[in-house]
Amino acid sequence: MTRPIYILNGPNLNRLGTREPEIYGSTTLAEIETMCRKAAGDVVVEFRQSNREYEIIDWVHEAIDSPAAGIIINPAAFTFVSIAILDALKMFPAPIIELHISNIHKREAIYHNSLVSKVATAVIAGLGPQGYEVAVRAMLQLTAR
Ligand code: CA2
Repeated sequence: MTRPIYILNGPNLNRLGTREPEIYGSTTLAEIETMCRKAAGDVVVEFRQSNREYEIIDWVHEAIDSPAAGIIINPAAFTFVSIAILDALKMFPAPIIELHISNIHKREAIYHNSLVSKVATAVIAGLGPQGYEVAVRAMLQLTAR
């Protein structure tokens, strides 16, 4: 049995496709999930979203214990403030891809300093919802089985 890939999404991303399409596109999170499962082929994808920090931490622990092949994480606003998510990710021994739909560096200064980048293997930002598919393909290569 091959190891699963965890795809974790932070606060407000359940509202994708409903507002601010000029920044985040018009694709819903459910459509992104379908896209990710297709890109992953036979590899199991655990696709999750939460507005609660503790739940994301619990899922990182689950990925550690599973054990998962890799984590793709869009921590949304937690990216810039959550030392707790950073500490949890530090314990994960396999590749981590940090993903943002928008190019956070092109935006206001509050979006520039990612804590998660300090432990990420790679960062993808600014490719829109398509970035998820790119992240899955990259994760499959990083964890080639
Ligand atoms: O670009 C990204 O993927 C972000 O992680 C999205 C976060 C933002 O805090 C990050 O800086 C960059 C915000 C997610 C907000 O989600 C929305 C969904 C629908 C409508 C409006 C916002």
